[in-house]
Amino acid sequence: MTDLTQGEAWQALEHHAPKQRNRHLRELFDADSARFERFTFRLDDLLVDLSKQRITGETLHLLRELAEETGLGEHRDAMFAGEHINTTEDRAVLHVALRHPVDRPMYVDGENVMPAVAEVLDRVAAFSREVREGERRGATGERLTDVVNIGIGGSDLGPLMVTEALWPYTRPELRAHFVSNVDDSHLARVLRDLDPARTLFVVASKTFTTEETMTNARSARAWLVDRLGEEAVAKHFVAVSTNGEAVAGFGIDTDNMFGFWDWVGGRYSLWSAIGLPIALVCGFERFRELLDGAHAMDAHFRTAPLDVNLPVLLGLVGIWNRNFLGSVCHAVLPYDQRLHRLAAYLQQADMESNGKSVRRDNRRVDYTTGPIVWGEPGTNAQHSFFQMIHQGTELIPADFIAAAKSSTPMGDHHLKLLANVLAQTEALAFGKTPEEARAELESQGLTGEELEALLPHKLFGGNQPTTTILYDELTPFALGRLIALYEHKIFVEGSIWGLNSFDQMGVELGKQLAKRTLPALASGQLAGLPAVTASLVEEIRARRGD
Ligand code: G6Q
Repeated sequence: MTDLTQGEAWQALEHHAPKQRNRHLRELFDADSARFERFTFRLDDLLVDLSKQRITGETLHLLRELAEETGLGEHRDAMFAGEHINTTEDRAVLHVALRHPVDRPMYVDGENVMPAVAEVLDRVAAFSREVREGERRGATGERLTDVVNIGIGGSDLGPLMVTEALWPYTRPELRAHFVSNVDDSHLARVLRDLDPARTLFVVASKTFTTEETMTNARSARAWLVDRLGEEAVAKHFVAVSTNGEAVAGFGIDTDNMFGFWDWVGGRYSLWSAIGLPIALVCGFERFRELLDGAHAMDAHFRTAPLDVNLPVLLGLVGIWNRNFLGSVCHAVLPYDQRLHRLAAYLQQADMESNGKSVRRDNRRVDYTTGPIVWGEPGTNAQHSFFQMIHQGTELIPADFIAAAKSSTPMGDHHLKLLANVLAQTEALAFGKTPEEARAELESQGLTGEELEALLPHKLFGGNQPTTTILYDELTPFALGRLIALYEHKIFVEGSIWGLNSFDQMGVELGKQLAKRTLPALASGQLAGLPAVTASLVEEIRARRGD
């Protein structure tokens, strides 16, 4: 057994859990008329309602003890102090510095990193202003109207999710596009509708060696050179990277490169120059507001007592659902079309961070770790997979995320959206009892065998735990705060599970094998391949006529 499962708090939770597993949310609400107030926590206009989680005051108390026993506070402070908490890669984890006020120092290895952060932000501000105001134009003197971000994973999902979420802050004459997949149809689809003279490519890659990104960047470059000539590259390509040498090698002048640092993990990098497309299409002021929102959450996470600390509470409830109630997944359900890529973004943030089975102390875990994260915006999701949440056999904890006000109000759309948030979380909590279902069927005129046959299908078990996250409006500030809330929630869970949430060694094996398989596909040379792969290589080559 590990120290975690042997610890007093874990043991106490193991003892407490069976009792809770048999309690229904109906019962918990019946027993406590102040349950909403008791389990609702706030930071300014941000409200986190945990009342529909299957917890009691005792559950939260024991979970807090678990956080204390596992040294969560110390681990958090070590992150903010720039210590090398990414132990396997021996790196600091300091994305919080990227949104820190630039005049207040933060240190990595004894060096104040804020002047360098400020310098890059100033360059992002200047560059985005020049493009937006038409001072920086394409090689033929045309205004730049389309920004194509070429990147993948952490160099794609963040800016993509944010530019989609902040579309009301963009203008139609400056559009962002994202190309990530090495599948040629991704780049082809985007390029088809673009005018090279008006297109700016941002090649975003921390390492500047990622196969997908470099392949797409080379093809995009060839497309541009074909149409506007070699000398156009300087006006149409910029890079965001930590690898100046590789950027220069690709043919992008390092004057057109925006840097960041090894203490910024890919999936935590949207706050760095990786956010350049955000600043370009929304304006730097909006980007700064996004950073300020994230900083507000950082300050809260760093200083608020554990029992009112929003990311801590979300993380503890996540652990409760996963380890003590036995859920395997976590649904992210923004009732906000603008957040339609949030689940995809959080899939990476959460699953790449905490999808691990070896601890920081190099031992295997003897408990479950990160859940499967998935989701879609509501109300669309209600018309697809909600059936399973209501009547399936899995415990599916879910976050419902909503703004009280729309930024693009139109008739009563937003009230209808909100009515669905309230209705669904209520239905998931309380379900529909046999008595209620029976009365309903009777009122429809059903009786006897017909009623009895239909009755079981009309029941809703309820007791599905949900968290409601509500704020005034999805401004850049509110979005930054929301993303940072999730980042720190992931930190809390990873910290308690004893994981290093900041490496991603599990993505390496597939990359290595793809490197080895490519020449086999190209040449038919099958030596060294397992028989099953060799058979498929032959099959594919035959179909392609190779
Ligand atoms: C994120 C991961 C990963 C990374 C991509 C792209 O934390 O490290 O998603 O962002 O593999 O890497 P590059 O930015 O180096 O191209």
